[in-house]
Amino acid sequence: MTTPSTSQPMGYGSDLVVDLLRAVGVEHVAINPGATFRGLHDSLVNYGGARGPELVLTTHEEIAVALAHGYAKAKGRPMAAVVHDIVGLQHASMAIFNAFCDRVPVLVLGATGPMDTARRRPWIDWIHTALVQGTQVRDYVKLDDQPASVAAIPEALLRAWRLARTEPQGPVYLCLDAGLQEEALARPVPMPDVARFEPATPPHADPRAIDDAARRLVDARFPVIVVESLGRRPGVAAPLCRLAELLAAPLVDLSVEYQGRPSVPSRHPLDMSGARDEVVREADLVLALDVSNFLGALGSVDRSTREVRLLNESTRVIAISLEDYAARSWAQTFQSLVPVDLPIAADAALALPALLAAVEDRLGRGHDRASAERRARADRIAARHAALHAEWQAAVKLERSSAPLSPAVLAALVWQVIKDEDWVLANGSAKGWARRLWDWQPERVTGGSGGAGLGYGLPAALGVTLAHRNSGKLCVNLQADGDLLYVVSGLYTAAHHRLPLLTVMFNNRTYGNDEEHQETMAKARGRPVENKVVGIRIDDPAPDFARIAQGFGVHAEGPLDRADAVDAALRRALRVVKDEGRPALVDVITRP
Ligand SMILES: Cc1ncc(C[n+]2csc(CCOP(=O)(O)OP(=O)(O)O)c2C)c(N)n1
Repeated sequence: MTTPSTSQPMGYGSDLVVDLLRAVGVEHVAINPGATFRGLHDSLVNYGGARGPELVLTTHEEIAVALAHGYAKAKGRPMAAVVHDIVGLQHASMAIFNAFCDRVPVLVLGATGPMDTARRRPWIDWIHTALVQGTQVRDYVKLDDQPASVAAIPEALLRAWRLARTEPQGPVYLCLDAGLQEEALARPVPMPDVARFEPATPPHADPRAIDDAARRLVDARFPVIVVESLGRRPGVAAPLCRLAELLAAPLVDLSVEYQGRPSVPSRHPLDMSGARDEVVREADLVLALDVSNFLGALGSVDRSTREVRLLNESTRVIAISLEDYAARSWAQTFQSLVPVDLPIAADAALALPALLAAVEDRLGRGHDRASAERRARADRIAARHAALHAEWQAAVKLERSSAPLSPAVLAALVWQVIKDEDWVLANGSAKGWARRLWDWQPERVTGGSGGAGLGYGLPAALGVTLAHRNSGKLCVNLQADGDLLYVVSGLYTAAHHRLPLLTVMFNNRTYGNDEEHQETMAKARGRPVENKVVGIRIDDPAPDFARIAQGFGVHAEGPLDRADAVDAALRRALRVVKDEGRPALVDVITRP
């Protein structure tokens, strides 16, 4: 993209918006164009220009917001997405919901009107203007606002920016009247001192509750630590593993299954994420850190009867999170109400070192009557951990020469190609196989959509790649076909902005998850199981993702279905990404 350089004076309402974005540190703005923000668009191009923020062109508002979602997770700081009036906002809404569930800050800027009917063009300005546009997404943003004058814009933007980043974080929506954007200013509006509008520091845990938690953990017969989104905050893996080691407590990371944020390294000997049922069944005490899905943590679902029950009714629970502060009434994202014996409202990442210190203190004070017992437990867990890993490796070996490839074999092939790189997993998990087979380090993994709304993978991975641009990191996207088809034109953004993302298609030519549901349904009702593919398979004709990607200007190969061909294509794609700084896609057919 060529960005004009400019030294224009602040002349319009939308110039002020650009100055505010720059002042708070927004470096990128993803857009899909629309007349309601033509004022802001002009200001970004001709007033901000080379000084930034940089425009990122997307071909769908869902892509713009999902890209900003991925970026915020990778960068630790939000960017903005600008979406056209009510139609752009409707397209954006799915991605806003995902960011809300994932507790990720995104500054969504919208536009409307003009609200002044005397200034509207016939037809389009009327049919695309809502009375309080923010109501469309109000149930899944932390704040929506619509300033009524240019003078009110700084306060509205600073409040939105602050609330988005205050824990628990989330997206915000700020609607800018087209008339205000285009209003000529008699004089420049003074810039506020943005450093004085920072978010409040996140809350620590009550020290008495931490001490109580430490006592219960040290006294427990078989404590288990369960995490879901703890990895939202950097640097949690080390204290988490240390706590588990002191307590000889198995670690269960739910983040892959429930699209949270990873915090447990898969090769830690106490990692029992692959045997959650076993350890939770045995637990007398569970420490849940940043968990919202308590039934997913402590229960099991009978797939045919759909009956949900706790694995162990007598297990006691300590929970540390800010989830109760994020509760909203519309979508029941708070999930099932499970009994908790010691609930602690705190930022779990801040509570963790305090809890670790309290446990260390107790063990050091001679309260540790059970250290031999603990050592034996740690050995037993480590042996089970090793056995699980051996089983997974054996499964890959057995299937390696089959065609099409299984997700496990493809995950193993990708690992062979990237393992010596400074890799980042920008999206996907190969149905959990990347965690099982790779040296899965949580700080290298960005996590899932949060809201399980499809159309997330590619755009979020592009946001991650944008955040890591010029860092030397290799961003990898393990991409399902169904998910990609919602947002396939994101490949244009990849090519246009030269975002060096390596996408590997796990192309099973079906909506695999739904195929499983239809199979369960057919079996339960005694109906023909072979009909499970009707209205589900994506194979007649099978989309040719390599040609589609090439059409958008992306290096691509495929479809491929044999291990040796895949390995060679992945290595060529890696060269394109690393040496040419361009995106590449390898389309691999996987077993449905
Ligand atoms: C926006 C949206 N529409 C529909 C669904 C329902 N859904 C959940 S999983 C799934 C299939 C996903 O297929 P794909 O992305 O190819 O992954 P696979 O299950 O085949 O690995 C669908 C359609 C959803 N979660 N989100």
